[in-house]
Amino acid sequence: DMTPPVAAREHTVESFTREFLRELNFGRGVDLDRASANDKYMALARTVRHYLMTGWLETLRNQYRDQAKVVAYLSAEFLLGRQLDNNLLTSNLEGIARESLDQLGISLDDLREVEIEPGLGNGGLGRLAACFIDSLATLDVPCIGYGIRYEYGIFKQAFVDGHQVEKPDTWLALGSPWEFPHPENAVTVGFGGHVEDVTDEDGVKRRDWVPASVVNGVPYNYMVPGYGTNRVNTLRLWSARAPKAFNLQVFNEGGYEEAVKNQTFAENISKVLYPEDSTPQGKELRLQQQYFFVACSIADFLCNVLPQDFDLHRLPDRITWQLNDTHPVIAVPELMRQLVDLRGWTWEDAWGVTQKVFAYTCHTLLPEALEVWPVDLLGKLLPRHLEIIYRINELFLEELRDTYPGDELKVRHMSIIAEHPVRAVRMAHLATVAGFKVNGVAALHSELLRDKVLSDFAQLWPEKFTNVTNGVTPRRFVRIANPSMSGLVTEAIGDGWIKDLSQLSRLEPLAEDAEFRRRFRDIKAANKVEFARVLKERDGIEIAGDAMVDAMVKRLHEYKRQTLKLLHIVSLYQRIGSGALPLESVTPRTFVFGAKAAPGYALAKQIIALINAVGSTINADASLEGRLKVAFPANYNVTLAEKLIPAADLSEQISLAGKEASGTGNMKFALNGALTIGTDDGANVEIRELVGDENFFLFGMSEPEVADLEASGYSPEAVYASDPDLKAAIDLISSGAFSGGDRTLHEPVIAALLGEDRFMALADFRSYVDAQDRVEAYYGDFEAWSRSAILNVARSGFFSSDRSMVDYMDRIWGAKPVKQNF
Ligand code: 26W
Repeated sequence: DMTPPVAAREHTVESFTREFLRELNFGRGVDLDRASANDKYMALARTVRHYLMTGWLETLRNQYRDQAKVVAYLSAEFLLGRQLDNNLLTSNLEGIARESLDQLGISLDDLREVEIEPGLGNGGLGRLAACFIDSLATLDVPCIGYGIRYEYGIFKQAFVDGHQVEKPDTWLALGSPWEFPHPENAVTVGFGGHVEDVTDEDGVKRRDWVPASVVNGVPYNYMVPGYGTNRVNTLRLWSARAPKAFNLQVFNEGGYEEAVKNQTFAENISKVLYPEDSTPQGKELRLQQQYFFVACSIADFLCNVLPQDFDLHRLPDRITWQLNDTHPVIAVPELMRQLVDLRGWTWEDAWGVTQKVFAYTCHTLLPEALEVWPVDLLGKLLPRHLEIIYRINELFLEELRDTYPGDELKVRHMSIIAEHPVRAVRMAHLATVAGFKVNGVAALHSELLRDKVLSDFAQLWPEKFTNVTNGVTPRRFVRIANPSMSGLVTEAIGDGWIKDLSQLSRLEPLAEDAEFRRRFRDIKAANKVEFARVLKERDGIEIAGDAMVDAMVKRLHEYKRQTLKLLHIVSLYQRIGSGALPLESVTPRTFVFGAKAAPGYALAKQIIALINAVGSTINADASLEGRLKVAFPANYNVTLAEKLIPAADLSEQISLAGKEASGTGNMKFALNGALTIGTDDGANVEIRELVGDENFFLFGMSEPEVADLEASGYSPEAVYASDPDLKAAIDLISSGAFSGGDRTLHEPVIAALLGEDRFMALADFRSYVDAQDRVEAYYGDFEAWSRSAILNVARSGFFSSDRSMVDYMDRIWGAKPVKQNF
């Protein structure tokens, strides 16, 4: 065999202390009594990292030897959240670290707070990628995550007079202790230029891409440790650098400015995460990012991960490239180019292999979120890839015309190339044609993909389409975020649930146990007090420690309908003010919002300003005696989610039916004992099926009802005119009650609702308010509420991302766990 395994470390407090002090002295160059909080955090992180190293090296060594099938998860986003907590958990060091630091007079919890989370994602899609790689490691499945090491992650949100202001996220300012840069393994990627016909020495003709510029991709490796296994997989994120040699050449020709310009071009590529969630902007830099990380990843896998002599015809035995939405779909022509242009394969052979290695996950239903790249832009940046896409399309359309003779309308609809408004590549079509599987992310979403968004393709290739319902990692979102509830659960059913979340069902009988319910309630109450403390310290926001916590946290988007929740709040306020609703009858509630708006999404930003305006008015109104509070902490992120979710009583999942692909926050809340008020949308459908109607507050139109109303003509004005409570709430906003009498400030939000109301918030208002009344009544019966909360936990085991990964393995990848003896 190869190198012997490095020795396992001694897991004692004394050895931990020794290693920690060594890191502090030798790694940071400081004495304990001079060390800053950051020094201590860094030394702690390095110490923990060392304990994971044996498993990582072992994993790499075994993978090199056995060449087991690998899942390469290609994703432009990995929204990782803080690493220290997870790495302490998986290395089984939490107790030892705490004791060791205690003895040194250092608080572990203080050091945890030093870590700035890597926010390398926008929201659901990026967080899902992070949950998936955690689960694959835990399940012992060989996986490499491939993505971009953005220098700036999702912007840091601040509020100025209630308006969102974006600040750069400087997550790397103090350095990250978790990354392993490998500049010596840099990969070179081309951009621009032209394509030439060349003839090889042996007379073979081929197309040769001559790029105008090149960029180096430097891999940064991150450990992805499994829980309860010694497997540590790898996340490889690419950072763009200007190639020295290239610049030197320009320098020698005296082109100083040229050289610096090229440097900037190169290093801009991984500079910043695009903060657009669901409305692609068609920006050139974004396409550069996509091609950059995909080309680096494919080259890396073919040249560095596979053995030198590997016969690429057998590639499908070794890998599935899972495409996380369309962002990495340029991988398809890139692999074709690698095989046809660089290795001289025939088109047929190359396409045969290509069609067996890619699978595509779609994460949306909104037509405007489907990526489309104008051919002018794509052809300028990647001329050879555009040729390859045209050729793929040509052959595909030939096949279509054979299958559907004379049906040119169908051919036009299905073409990879759109002709209007400009000629452009439809990335979802390319992914569907090239992929051997296409999946949606919840049962309803996959049905709608099959029957609506991609129905022509599903008719042609029914066996290609499948569903894998999303999931979340129970390690981060239950075990780490909610230690007290985890302790209670483990006391009741053992700790097997952390790796096999279906075991939560064993809690069911305890929902009938009054003593268990009391303890469950006490934990929720304590979590609320802790959350209140965090809000005070982090944001200076004061909330009651014991009010109902009603939470709506997700990106700000019209389809998610933050305005619907806002209308409910305003209506409560208006009815209390008018005397229609006696104050004493209102349950004390904190309405928590967390939401970032895409910087260019003007209406979303106006909605944020309106929520903040309503919040300041309500929070300052002494006549409410503090019963209603609106808390909108800025910069909602994974770190805050881990504090909020364990404290929540009510989870708001109120998108218009048929618009939210899945949702994953909904799962995190249910697993932490919040009840859901929600529409029949995304994974809410499955949550309700599992937890039971009696433990879920359903409201609103169903997807078919939405379609009917759309078809028959929807008039928001008519709804407004016919519902006095709704009218009064909207009129109160219009009157300037939340803007110091200014009637114009919030006018655009009102106009959008009364004008088009694209997402039918008004149509669902009555049903929503009625459901909120049921919430109030039920919450008053605290024994019934606790029973339902426990049943939500007991019946949500299905929503583990471990289960999602097993489904991907069975339905898509054919990859298998590889256990390591250790
Ligand atoms: C700028 C282009 C763009 C387009 C779409 C950027 C990002 C997207 C994502 C697809 C948005 C996203 O995060 N979608 C969410 O994916 C989650 C994980 O599957 C689902 O739970 C959410 O319902 C879906 O909105």
